[in-house]
Amino acid sequence: MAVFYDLRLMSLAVLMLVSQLDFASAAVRVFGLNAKGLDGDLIGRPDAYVKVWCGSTYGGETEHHNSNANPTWSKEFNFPNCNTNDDLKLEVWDKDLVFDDLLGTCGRPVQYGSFTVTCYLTKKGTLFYSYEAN
Ligand SMILES: [Ca+2]
Repeated sequence: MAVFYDLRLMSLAVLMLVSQLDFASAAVRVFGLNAKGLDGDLIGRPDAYVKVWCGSTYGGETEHHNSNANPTWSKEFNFPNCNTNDDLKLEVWDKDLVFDDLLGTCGRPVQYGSFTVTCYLTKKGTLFYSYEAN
């Protein structure tokens, strides 16, 4: 009987290990941010920038480009302590004098590997970005 009891304990330990692997630690780099066809302001083109999160960690924001519907951002983001399956979230904003406008949000769970993502924004336009997690 003791053998069966140990087996049960062992399978419980394996289950716990497997569930932890779902949230394995990952170093994440986000780069190559650019957008096409943005539309924010009533007059003229948006002054767009992007905010980036990995899980609950805020990575900061890109520089903003004045009056540009197709901006390319040079800033990269590094999250040394992110986890797989954490939500990698990017928000595209249009800078305005008083209240900035949210143009769209992109989110997907972090997976190991290198990816280039296409994200269609709520308002007009498309955001492209790459990330690698290892
Ligand atoms: Ca603006």
